[in-house]
Amino acid sequence: MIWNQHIECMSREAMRSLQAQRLRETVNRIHTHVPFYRQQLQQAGIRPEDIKTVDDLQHLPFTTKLDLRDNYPFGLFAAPQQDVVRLHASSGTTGKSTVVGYTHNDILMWSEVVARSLAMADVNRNDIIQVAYGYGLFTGGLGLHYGAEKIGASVIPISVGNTKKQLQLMQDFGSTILTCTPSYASFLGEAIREAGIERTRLRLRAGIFGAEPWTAEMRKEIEELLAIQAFDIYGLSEVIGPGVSMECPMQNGLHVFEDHFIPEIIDPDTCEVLPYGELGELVFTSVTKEALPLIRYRTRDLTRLHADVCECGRTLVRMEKCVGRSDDMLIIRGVNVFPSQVESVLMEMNETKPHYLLIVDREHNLDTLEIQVEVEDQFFSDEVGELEALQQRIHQNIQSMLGISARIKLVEPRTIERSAGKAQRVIDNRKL
Ligand code: DLL
Repeated sequence: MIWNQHIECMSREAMRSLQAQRLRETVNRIHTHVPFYRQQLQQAGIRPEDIKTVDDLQHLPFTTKLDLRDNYPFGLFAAPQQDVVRLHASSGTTGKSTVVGYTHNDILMWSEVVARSLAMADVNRNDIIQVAYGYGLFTGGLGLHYGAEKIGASVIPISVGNTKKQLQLMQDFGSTILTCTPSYASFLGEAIREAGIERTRLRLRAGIFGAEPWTAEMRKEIEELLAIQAFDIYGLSEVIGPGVSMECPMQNGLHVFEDHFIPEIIDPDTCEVLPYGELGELVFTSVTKEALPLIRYRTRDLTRLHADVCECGRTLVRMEKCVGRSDDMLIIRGVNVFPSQVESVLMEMNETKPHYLLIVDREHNLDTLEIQVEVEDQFFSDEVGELEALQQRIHQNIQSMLGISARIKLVEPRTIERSAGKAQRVIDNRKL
């Protein structure tokens, strides 16, 4: 189902013109209300009236997480405190958290984009949606909550954790939709299996997962474990929260709600804008936000954009699943390594579970990589030879995928610490 046919299927021309009009309004807004941006524009020699079309975006300066931190907590707000009805803070995946604010209109817009997202998974008034994202400063819980209510689904605001209760309510209330991080979804799937809950006692049909990178292989695993269709939802607090983009049933990329958030892809080193189809860093300009409009915000997420019309009928630009972040990319012995690549290798092997930890260290000036992987219980009762053979196979597969050699440590199920929120996949002990 398409929630907002008019916007989601708009011609590219009409979209560009809507974006241009909103961009002009936003540039005026920040110039008038945010001293930081006024100064930035002045330094770049740009007057608000110089920005006429979307092509003029490239003349505007970038905004980074550091700018938000330097102006902590409310320095970049473009609305007076009396008009701010909600505050959230980013989860601080990479350090100190950043504060974001919303006016009443911002909350309405957010609910709209989340409603559009949920409609892509065909969520409707007949659904019962279990929101197992954290409620609180994190945008996941309340973001999904408001969008689901707008659609008219019945919301279970259970928040994250308390797995026993999650499973109980899932059965008792007959949840049809689960939304949480993919790592928690896989954890819940395992818990269902371990508790011996018959799949027929569950009514789950779809899952909406995001807030951290996950691979196609992990999707398959979750879909099998929970017997559902799994959708990817993307977002970040600085831009709005969940609902910046979402996968449609074609599952060939995430449609960006570009009437509110204009995406660009840049080369993270040169900051040059890259054409559609090229891999680079995703940058967003929010063009309808009142409390915290951000100009060319550098997400650090790496992906590609595609502008061809999707088979679902939507004309909105699609972004590929994120392959990682330019700043969580590990450089090990000069080789760029993304945790998601390791995950792909592990998930392709039947014997391993989707729980792993990368430990990077430095011994005698040489980087070392240890990968701890959980394997099926049976391997520990089998002959030692089998365990060694598996270790060897993983080692070889990692070597051919990443081009570096890693120490593989096989561990028993449940050894690696579980997180109900974003999974921690890397411990980097090098003091770089
Ligand atoms: O994670 C918002 C969110 C909540 C998105 C619930 C989806 C569902 P932050 O805590 O500010 O906001 O973290 C944003 O998380 O820049 C990405 O690096 C990562 N991220 C979010 N969604 C995805 C996804 C929320 N679907 C940061 N795939 C972003 C990969 C994701 N990475």
